[in-house]
Amino acid sequence: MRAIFRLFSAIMEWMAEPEGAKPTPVGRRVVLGMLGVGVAGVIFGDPVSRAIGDVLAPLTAGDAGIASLVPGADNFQLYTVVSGYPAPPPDYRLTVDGLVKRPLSLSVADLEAMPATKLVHPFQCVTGWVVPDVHWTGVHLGHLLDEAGLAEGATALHFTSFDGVYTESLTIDQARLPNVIVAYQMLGGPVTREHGGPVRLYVAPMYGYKSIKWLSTISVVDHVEPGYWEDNGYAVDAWIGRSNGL
Ligand SMILES: Nc1nc2c(c(=O)[nH]1)N[C@H]1C(S)=C(S)[C@@H](COP(=O)(O)O)O[C@H]1N2
Ligand SMILES: [Mo]
Repeated sequence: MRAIFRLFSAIMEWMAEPEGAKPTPVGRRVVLGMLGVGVAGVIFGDPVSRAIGDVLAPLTAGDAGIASLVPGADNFQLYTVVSGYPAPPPDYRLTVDGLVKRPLSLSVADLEAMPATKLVHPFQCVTGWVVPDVHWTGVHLGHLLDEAGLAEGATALHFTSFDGVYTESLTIDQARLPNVIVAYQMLGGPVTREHGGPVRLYVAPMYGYKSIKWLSTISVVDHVEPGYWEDNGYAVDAWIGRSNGL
């Protein structure tokens, strides 16, 4: 079941990547076919899933799965669910709004002027790839919530991306964990456009899909609204090692 889940995850994320990021000999139609087989495996159980394992064996590199076929220069897989990597608006601002006493509109310089948090932590995608010891700099999400001041009824956060499609969520308690930051530096420099710059979320204790790129708005809301991948079957509480059947 775990293998099936990994396979399914890898395919879903792989399908979401731009065509140009897939220098593999397999076409999208082939993968769609395999996806069908994968669903059959989930429904009909073991014999079929072993067959899928055979089909996929030549395509996967060790435990890391399909995603590892498309290594970025820094060993991250660069993901996007739209075509290409969106360019930040020239007047980029991070907005904190919703159930707050003082809505915020922050430039990158505003974020850089706030108390900085540095983390060195692995980055781990639910499909199996991990980049160890990534250096991050940013502002505690909890600090931004303090600056904005939570209003009555605030229980969760809803994040949007300026890619116009991707969304994420956290509970307020999760957002206040010390290793959850709004990052403006990653890998020793400003967060690049490909990695979601100028500003992305980094949720260290959870799988990579929580770390929304091209962060645009943090809205304080009264309930958790599942994000992009969660609407596609992934766990809302994406704790590394104890969610998503892993
Ligand atoms: N806007 C946006 N954020 C995103 C994604 C995405 O496709 N779009 N992919 C997520 C997933 S599944 C992972 S593993 C990481 C990958 O980060 P990277 O592209 O910097 O390697 O970004 C997360 N944040
Ligand atoms: Mo991921």
